[in-house]
Amino acid sequence: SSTAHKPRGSFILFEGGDRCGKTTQSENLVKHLSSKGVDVALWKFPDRQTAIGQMINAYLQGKTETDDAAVHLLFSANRWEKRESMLAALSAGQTLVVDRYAYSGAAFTAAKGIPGLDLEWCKAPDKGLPAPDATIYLSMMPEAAAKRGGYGSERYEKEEMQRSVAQRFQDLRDATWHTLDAARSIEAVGSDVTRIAEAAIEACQEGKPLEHLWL
Ligand code: FDM
Repeated sequence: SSTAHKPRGSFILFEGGDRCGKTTQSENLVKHLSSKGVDVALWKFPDRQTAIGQMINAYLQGKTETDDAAVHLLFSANRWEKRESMLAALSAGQTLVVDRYAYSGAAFTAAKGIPGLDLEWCKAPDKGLPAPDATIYLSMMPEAAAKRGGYGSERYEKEEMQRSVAQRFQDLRDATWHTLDAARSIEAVGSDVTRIAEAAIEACQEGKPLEHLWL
């Protein structure tokens, strides 16, 4: 069309288990897109800087014990409190590369197997949040991920939990989902990432509307 309006940015999400290479791939993608002149920013959830994020951080580091349902709602609130600035950035034309989001939220809590906290319950508080245009799921066997220098010391960084999380992620696959074999080299995974991200950005430039999660 001939409108002078700047096209919206694209919401590109990375999901996966711990040590699958999300951080490396998301940082490399941002560098690549910047070098091509794309207005892009890297976001990460949980955002541990906010008041809610600090409560989540203390929980993840084992400094506090918080009820599982309550902490789940904190993770969700940590996304809702960023919603406005997320929408503002996207509509100003900035592409957001995001490291974890609501799929992690649902997968990690549901993986605990607590009666009542099933996948539907876990998804409910995130309904209506901005949905990603592309979700890049970095798939890796927990055994292989653990060999990458071992898991860290935070809560959830255990092989058994990671196996359960991987199963829940499978239940969350949707139309935005791209599964990449993350056991390959950084370069091989990176070239698939670039292709998926550039297609997502192009679709947004051509007017693809922003969607909302799980309605
Ligand atoms: N995590 C992350 C959750 O349990 N729920 C959520 O909503 C999100 C976004 O927090 F174990 C878990 C996943 C991971 C931990 O993530 C911290 P990072 O990527 O290691 O900071």
